[in-house]
Order: sequence, then C-alpha cells, then structure tokens
Amino acid sequence: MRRKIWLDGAIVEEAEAKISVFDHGLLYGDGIFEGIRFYEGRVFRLGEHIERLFLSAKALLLKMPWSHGEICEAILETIRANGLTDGYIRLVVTRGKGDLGLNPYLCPEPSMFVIASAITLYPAEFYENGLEVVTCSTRRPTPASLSPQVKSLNYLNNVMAKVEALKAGAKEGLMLNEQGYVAECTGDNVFVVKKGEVLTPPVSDGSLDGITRQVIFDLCEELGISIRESSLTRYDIYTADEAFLTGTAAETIPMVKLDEREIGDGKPGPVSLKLIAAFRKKVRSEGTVI
Ligand code: PXG
Repeated sequence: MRRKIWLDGAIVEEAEAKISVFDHGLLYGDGIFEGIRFYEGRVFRLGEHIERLFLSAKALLLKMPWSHGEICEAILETIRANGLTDGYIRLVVTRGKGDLGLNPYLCPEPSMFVIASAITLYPAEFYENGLEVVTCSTRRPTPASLSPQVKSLNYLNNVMAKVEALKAGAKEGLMLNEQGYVAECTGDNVFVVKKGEVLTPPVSDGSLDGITRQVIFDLCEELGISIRESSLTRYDIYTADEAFLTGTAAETIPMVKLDEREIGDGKPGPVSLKLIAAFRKKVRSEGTVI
C-alpha cells in the first residue's frame, strides 16, 4: 500500500515525505511525538494525546504554530487520506531545520508530520498467554535530567533497555529509577494486582503519565475495582498475584513472569483479564469520529 503522510500542512506520498538532514529532530533528538490509536472509525482519547503533546512542547520551549484543533484535523485528514478505520498514528513535531549547533533558536520553524499505519509491539500469543519480562540495568533518567513526562525524540534509554531485554530472550524490559523503584517498561506502564487491589507506581517514580494508564483508573472506577498509586520494587512484582502492562501501542497485556519468577500462578489473572476485556470494549465504544 502506498501510504500518504501529512507533512507541514499537506498530504504527500510516503516517498515524497522528506525531512531535511539539518532538522534538529534528527541532529539532536530535539522534538516530541505522540502515539495514538484509532478503532472502528474513531480515534481514542484524541484530545488527551494532543493536550499531552502541548505540555511536552511547553517543557521544551517549542513554539507550536498549530492549534489543538488544527492538529486534531491533521490527524483525521491523514487517516481519511489512507482510507483506514483501524490503526496507529505516529505524530512527530521536530524543532525544524536549522544550522549546525545545539541552539534551538537556529531553527525558525518547527516541522510536523503524521503517519497513519499499524503497530505491533508483541506477537499475538503473548496477549493470550502473557509476557515474560526481565529487569534492565539501564535506568529511567531522573526528573533532574529531562523529565520522563516529556515524550521527546530522545528514546535511546528505552531503546537500549529494549535491546537488553531482547538479548536476554524476553520481549519486554522493566526499567527502574535511580533509587531502584519500578518506573515502567520500555514503552508501557506497569500495574500489579495484590489481594484484589490494583497498584501502579506514581508517575513521579519515573514513568510517562500514560493515557492508557488513566483508562485503567477509569475502568477500575466503573467496575468497582480498588486502585491506588504505590511505589513498587521488583519484590512487589515477584510476589504480586497478577501483573499487566498498558500503553497505546501495547494496549493491555498480561505480564506473567519477571526475572524468571512466575507472577501468581504464571497465567494471566482474573482481575487483569476483566480489565483487558473492558479495555477492548471501551476503545471500540468511544472516540472522535473520523
Ligand atoms: N511509557 C513510555 C516510555 C511510552 O513511550 C507509554 C509508557 C504508554 O503511554 P500511553 O499514553 O501510550 O498509554 C509510552 C507510549 C511508538 C511507541 O513507537 C510509543 C510508545 C510506546 C512504544 C512505542 O510510537 N509510547
């Protein structure tokens, strides 16, 4: 299929969607992004994703030439141009083209592009049987460095952690913060279930404030399941009854093993399965019409 890309205000063929080698997004990782899913002709939590994009932009002093509404429209236009009803949006804003040198003020105009495609983070059987995860030695950076809340184009920490996990034969890696508390996986938030209660680390422990993470809070409230934030160590995951991961790309997936320790009985647990079923229903029953 010949994909169509939204680039700086126009829909162009994939082969024509080109970014300058002088773009600071490429030269310095100076830029931000969002990953958004759409299901059955509706974009899930579009407003929340664009709000988060603007917060990332603000943190990086990246002046956005597009409004919230214009960005939403660009996304919908890209999906329509590709004739899709289900898929994944990768929206990227770069600092733009500028001379060599870190100085972002060398770039007069940011660039934005929107890809509408598909993403598969894990093979299908892991959604049924659960995922095996290993702890990575690569830590999530402290908020004293770049805040983990900024969804920036600097993903090398996560990429290196992912490589560690893959080399260890696992599909996903658990990342700790500098203090050794659980932050998140390389592209997903982490949840455990203990005695019927759902627990997840506060985002101040080094995770992204995930949109899907918030959906789990909403679903727990709807289903009358108790949920709260709590700092977690690896011990808390080893000894949990159940665990699962969430993310727009990952969706919701059970985690059944960490560092060779089976979590609970090593099978996806009942609370996780209930939440995963409710998540699949929710994503198909709300959203912005394309
Ligand atoms: N943590 C990190 C570090 C992420 O990048 C999440 C958690 C989940 O957040 P949401 O808001 O999606 O529930 C993410 C999500 C990609 C890609 O290639 C993007 C993410 C993860 C994996 C791949 O677009 N971001």
